This record gives sequence, C-alpha cells and structure tokens, in this order.
Amino acid sequence: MVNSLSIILPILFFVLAPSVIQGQSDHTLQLYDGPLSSPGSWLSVNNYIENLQNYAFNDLASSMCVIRGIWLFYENPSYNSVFLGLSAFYWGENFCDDLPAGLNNQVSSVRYAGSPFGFQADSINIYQVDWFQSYEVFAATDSLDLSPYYGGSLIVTGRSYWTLYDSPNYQGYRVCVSPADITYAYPGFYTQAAEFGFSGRVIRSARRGCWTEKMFSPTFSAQPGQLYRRN
Ligand SMILES: [Ca+2]
Repeated sequence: MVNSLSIILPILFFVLAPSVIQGQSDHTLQLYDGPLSSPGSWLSVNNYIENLQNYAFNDLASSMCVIRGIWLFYENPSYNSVFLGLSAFYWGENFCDDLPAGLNNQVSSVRYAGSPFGFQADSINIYQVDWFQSYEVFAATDSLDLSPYYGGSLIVTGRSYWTLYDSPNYQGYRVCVSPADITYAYPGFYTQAAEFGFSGRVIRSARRGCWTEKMFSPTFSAQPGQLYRRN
C-alpha cells in the first residue's frame, strides 16, 4: 500500500499542481464589469477559476488588466471542456484592454498557463483541444508516461526546447518545439496540433531538450499586451 501510494501521489501532484496551488501564483489578472473608461466593480484573479459564477462574475467582464502572466479566457465554464466555444489569450505585464465583441460579457472561466512560480520559467502546457480548450496537463520536468488524451494545442514557456513523443518512455514519433523567443522567454502558443506536427496523434511523453531534427516554432510570435482569439 505504501509503495503504490508513493507512486501515485507524485503523479497526481504533477498533473494537478497548477490548479491546486493555493493563494498567490505568479500570474495576476483583473476583470472589470465595465469598459476601461468606466470599469465599475472588479475581480482580482490569481488562480484558475473554473466557473466565474462562483464569484458572481459570470458573463460580466467587459475589460481586463493582465498585471502579470499568461492568461486564457473562455466563453464557457470549465475552460470549454463541456461545451467548446470562443477562447482567447493575452500575456505580458501591466496591460489593460477592453474585451472584443464575442468575449464582452461572455467570459465564464479563466486560467493561466505556465509555471505557478514564474510565468517565464520553463514548462509546457498540453491541452486536449485546439485553442487551449478543455483538459490540460502541465509539465516542468521530463514526463515519461502522459495520459493518452492530450495533443490538441500547446503552450511552451521559458527558455527551453522540449521534445514530444507519441509513445511513452520517449519512444515513437517525435518533434521538437520551442518558445517564441528562447532568449527573452516569450511563450510559444501553438493553437492547433498541425502547428507542431501532431495532427491525428496524442502526446504520450515529453522531455526537455531537442532530441530530433524535426523542429517546430510557433507560426506567429504572440506579442505581449495583445489579445489573440480564434477567428
Ligand atoms: Ca459565457
């Protein structure tokens, strides 16, 4: 019993770490009821919020400030895992913006990407569905055996290359992915599996470093202080 627990617990922690961290993360977002010209009531967010209804802020936000970090916005609760919908992302420090039509008064869940301890630290976030929707797995260290449910989109943070494999134990088909700028730690946003050569595949293991010549970089470099959303 002790042996099996000692194996299970680190795996659970590895998968759940970003969502269960208590208190302050390195990521801070403020949501405002009104536009920036007349913001009204507001909500400060440091962590994942699966349903803004729990904070009486569902479908209310019309503008926001990213104080710091990498933030993901979803039209539906649970990060669009039950019903797919509009999603968007924004990263940087001290940027404020009105939400565009489509997201204005529509945001129902928010979460950050990257390490809870530093938004420009090395990590990968792997999402089940394109545009960072639905369930995710977070890794900051080499990961031998990931669940076979992930590979729809990807965010690479920090200054490291990562190699992704379609089989456990660093076997099988593999690609190398990079952040958008490895010198300045601009995060790399891969909105669809095709952008990192994984269409029709799942990611079963990942490790730091570039262990193949098949390399992918983000198709666009997402600038800080700009909202990107699915057209
Ligand atoms: Ca909504």
